[in-house]
Amino acid sequence: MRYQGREMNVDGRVRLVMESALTARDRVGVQDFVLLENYNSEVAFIDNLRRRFRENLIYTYIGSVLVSVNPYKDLEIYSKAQMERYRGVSFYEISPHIYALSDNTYRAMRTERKDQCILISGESGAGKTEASKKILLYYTVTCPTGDHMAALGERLLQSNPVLEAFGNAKTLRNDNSSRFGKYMDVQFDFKGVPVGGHILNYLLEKSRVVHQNHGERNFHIFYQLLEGGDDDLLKSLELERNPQNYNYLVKGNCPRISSINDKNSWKTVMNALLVIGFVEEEVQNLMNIIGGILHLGNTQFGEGEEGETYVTNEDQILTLEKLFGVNSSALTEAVTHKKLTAKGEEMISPLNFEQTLSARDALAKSVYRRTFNWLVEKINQSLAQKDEIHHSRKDFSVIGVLDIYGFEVLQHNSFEQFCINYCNEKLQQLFIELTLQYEQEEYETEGIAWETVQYFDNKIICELIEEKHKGIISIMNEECLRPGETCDASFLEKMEDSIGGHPHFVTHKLANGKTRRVMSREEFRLLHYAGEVSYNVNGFLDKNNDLLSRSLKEVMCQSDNQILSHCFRRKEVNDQKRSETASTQFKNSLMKLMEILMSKEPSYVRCIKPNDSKQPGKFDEVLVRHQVKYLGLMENLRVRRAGFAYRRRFEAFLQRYKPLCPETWPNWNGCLSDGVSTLVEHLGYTPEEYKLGRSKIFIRFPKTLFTTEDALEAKKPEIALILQKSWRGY
Ligand code: AD9
Ligand code: MG
Repeated sequence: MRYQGREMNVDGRVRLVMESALTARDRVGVQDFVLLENYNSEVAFIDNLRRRFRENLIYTYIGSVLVSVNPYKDLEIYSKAQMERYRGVSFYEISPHIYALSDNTYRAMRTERKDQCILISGESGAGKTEASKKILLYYTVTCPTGDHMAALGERLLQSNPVLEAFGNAKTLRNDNSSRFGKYMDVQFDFKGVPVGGHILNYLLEKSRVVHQNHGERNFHIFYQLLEGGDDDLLKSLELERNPQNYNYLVKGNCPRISSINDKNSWKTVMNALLVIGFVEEEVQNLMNIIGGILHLGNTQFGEGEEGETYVTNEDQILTLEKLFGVNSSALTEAVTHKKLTAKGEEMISPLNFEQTLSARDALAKSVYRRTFNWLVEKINQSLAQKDEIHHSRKDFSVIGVLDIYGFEVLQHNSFEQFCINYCNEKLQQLFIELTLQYEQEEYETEGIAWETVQYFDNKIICELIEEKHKGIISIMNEECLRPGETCDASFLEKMEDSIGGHPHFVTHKLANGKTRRVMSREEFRLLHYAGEVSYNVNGFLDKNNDLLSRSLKEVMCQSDNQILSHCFRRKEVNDQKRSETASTQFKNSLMKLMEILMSKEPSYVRCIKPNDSKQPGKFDEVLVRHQVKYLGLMENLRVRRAGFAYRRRFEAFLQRYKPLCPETWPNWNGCLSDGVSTLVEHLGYTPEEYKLGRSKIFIRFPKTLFTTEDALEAKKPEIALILQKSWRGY
């Protein structure tokens, strides 16, 4: 029997090779895992991924979930012509693609008038950010636009280079790693025209501004400015080109990377700022801040006889006066002293050398984080719907795209990794709840008996972290707020006392009072859904407290730099209330995010990283197996298959296979369910092979479908012309 392979080729063209169905399936695997004969076998699952990866077929479905393997090379599958191929075409008619998922989501939003969201997950470097950019590109290119809307599309796209410049950095895992979480809503009017956008950003890893691990870099923008900024700009900022001259850029010892061209990126970012609508003065103020942070890092201090500190390079402070627009002596005073209020009286006491350095770093981090938030705010203003009528009537629908930092295990894991991994736990929980819930509902609404599938529910880990009073965040907050001497060690002890026996929490202390030798006394280990991670508690409380002294806030809120004066408000200085800790703020923002996502119809992209060396063509089986496991893909497949490999709406099934039965060909005029019954009886389906629901046919074995597909192929010459017309119709 001949079979026409309809997979996409390396160069993006549809390959129309004639080969037997068996050979084609052997070579490129199945495009939907539900069609795997042995769907319980992890070996078969990974083998299918590998086959497809070798053929540059990086996308595969598990039902409606898209699995994507990072190719680490540019494939020509993202062109405009490719977008056209996917427009209005159903999932099953064409090779899996991120465009197919984008298109399906768009059509679901339009036909069902329900807000949608696309959740992209996977570990660092797996391809989440690239996927989110492809989705946005698809909408901006293929959606209908009015004249004035074209500019919005451009602004939506251009928000990416700006946010990546300020929020991404080279890490050991990824040369362009997102160091903040991003949820972006694209709003569409009733005609499906994109009319606005809005970005929510989550916890920027601001500690990177003052410290980078070996082999990592600070945020891209610092290097872009030094490489790409013109001579006049650098002169005005009193900067030299060599990044190695700046304390805040030398820690990682890798100023340049082959995969990144900072000079070109600078041009792209400057152009993007222009498109989004930043005016020259704002860009200058922005660069004053970036340059100012570098000067702040180079400020040096000496120690006096009484332990007090003083600035040894006054010229740096004078430059800062200019760039941050603040008074230099007030700044010096605020970095080297603290103000205390005792019995209603204000007292000033000097900081020691260490405290001064941390005050300086706290200022750099705070300035950067606030500037980043200001950038997002500005971008949001530019993306906001200009048409107030739209706004008031709320007659628009939304597609949200979530691209958040991936699960991270480093050699040294700290507060930042704790937050990142907590966030990934929450997303995994959502995935479990919604996919299972959705499947169950589908079987129920169709009146099909449902079979429960065992899976690991990570709720227990989420609770361990976030539960009120008992969770890690609560314990950490208590330690931060408790008066008297608290330190990271006492935080660890508190955790041991209250959650020591938890099955997902481990420290050096064993239950029998003995010590686990392999663990340091400064560590706790969490058994995350995606693997074990040991966190070093040093710095947890400081980072959670996230305090910037009142004196520094006072100086900054008097800044002449308009961005800084917007970021530091007098109200904050006067406010006596203690602000929420970093982990509480993060937890609350995640709760809100979950609510947003729950209110929408979700689609999923599960990204897989094929190797740790960022190489094309290399498929590291151990690494892939680990991800397949923790992403819960096998369970996902089992749930999807719970009895039935395949489901299709009656009209779609009938439309495709009606040529195989004289009674349904060329048209069936009766009710759809009877038409499908007549067709499958003619095809000889046995009652075990299928079930008819209320609007869909459920097919139990992939073999049944393959046989039907093959029969259709055999008949193809006869029906080719008619089929070509009808295939695109649903
Ligand atoms: V992190 O959690 O932000 O550290 P991501 O976002 O999952 O991570 P990213 O999308 O940045 O990873 O992908 C990492 C790199 O892989 C990219 O910079 C590209 O070089 C490469 N990549 C990812 N997806 C594709 C693709 N579809 N085609 C080609 C890709 N290259
Ligand atoms: Mg990313």
